[in-house]
Amino acid sequence: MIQPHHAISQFTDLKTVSDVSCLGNGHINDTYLISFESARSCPLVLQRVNHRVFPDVPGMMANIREVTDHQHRKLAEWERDQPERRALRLIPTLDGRDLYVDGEENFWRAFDFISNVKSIDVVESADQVFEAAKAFGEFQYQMADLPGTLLDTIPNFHHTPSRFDALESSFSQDLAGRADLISAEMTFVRQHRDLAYLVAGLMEAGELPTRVTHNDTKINNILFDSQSGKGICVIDLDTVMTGSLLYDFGDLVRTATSLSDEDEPDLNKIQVEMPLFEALLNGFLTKASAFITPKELELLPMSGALISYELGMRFLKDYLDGDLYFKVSYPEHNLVRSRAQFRRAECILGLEREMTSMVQQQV
Ligand code: ADP
Ligand code: GN1
Ligand code: MG
Repeated sequence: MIQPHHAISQFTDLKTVSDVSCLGNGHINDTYLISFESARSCPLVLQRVNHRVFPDVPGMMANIREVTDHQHRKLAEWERDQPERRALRLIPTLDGRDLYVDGEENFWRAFDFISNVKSIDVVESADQVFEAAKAFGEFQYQMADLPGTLLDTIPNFHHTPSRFDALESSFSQDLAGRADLISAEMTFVRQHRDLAYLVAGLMEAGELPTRVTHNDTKINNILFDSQSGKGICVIDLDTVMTGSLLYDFGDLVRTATSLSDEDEPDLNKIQVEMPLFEALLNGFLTKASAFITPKELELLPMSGALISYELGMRFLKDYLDGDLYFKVSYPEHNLVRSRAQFRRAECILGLEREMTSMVQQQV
């Protein structure tokens, strides 16, 4: 990670800073916690945004400004307690901008740090799953009347057919000379090609609604209150744009119904737990039952398989390209991650009937 001191000085007086440390395990951005001498000053979260991943960072920041302002308006309208802990708040630079671009084309932004929270990479209990799903369901509820339109920060982000084509293209190009090592994974991808087309096809046909969605609802993008354990704040708003409710529910199924790491190398350890799926469904529908359509409900069980399959393809493509997109800790990391996602997709497909009857009991 690069030293952020020059960037810090754009947002606050560097002389008042007592400590700078790294925060979280995100795969894309670099995140720092900035603490101050005075206990009265709220710590800052400073992030260096990955502009190779996000082609229009100023446009993305305009989205985040619009989304967070709207969230705070809704929280005030609904008279929710502690609104400053329930939605992110951007901190502008000392000269009033939401983004600082340094001389080396690094893009920096800052948020208020939300204290007394916990974030997790792997689920610990069904209560956590319920809370996370409830918070993401509420996020969609908040976004239902967002005024204006949002930029697509990454075009075709969850357009699974495009992900399939991109993988095939990387496989043919074989930039890193790794294509020979992934024939089993490519067979899996091709055998499940139908999965890629279902949601995209129904959206294009107008049979599934287009909504403002989060699009990166993995379990570590929620902050839990450390005392009560309640899901307090949805974070990581870089991919908030139009999408399907199924993308958000699906990524929750991927990350919140399994007790193994996202990069678990031992595939026998990867399982999907039905009690966690039940907690997820109940939590999400607490808010989403007010607006979810019958077609969306019907497809909730397969959405987890779809997103796991899609992310498996994305990790596999990055492995083929030579690890250009996701941060990796060792050379086979993206391959291991992709195998784990395909295993999750298989587990979810195997449980689809059980999940469907659980969904049917809800209506
Ligand atoms: P990335 O895009 O790299 O995933 P995130 O925005 O998700 O970055 O932040 C990484 C981690 O930093 C989160 O998982 C969370 O633990 C912590 N974090 C981020 N923003 C805040 C905040 N405003 N208050 C408290 N912790 C935060
Ligand atoms: C990335 O930034 P982070 O770590 O929350 C990725 C998601 C993946 C996720 C897999 C912009 O999310 O799409 O699902 O890794 N974000 C982007 O862990 O590509
Ligand atoms: Mg994150």
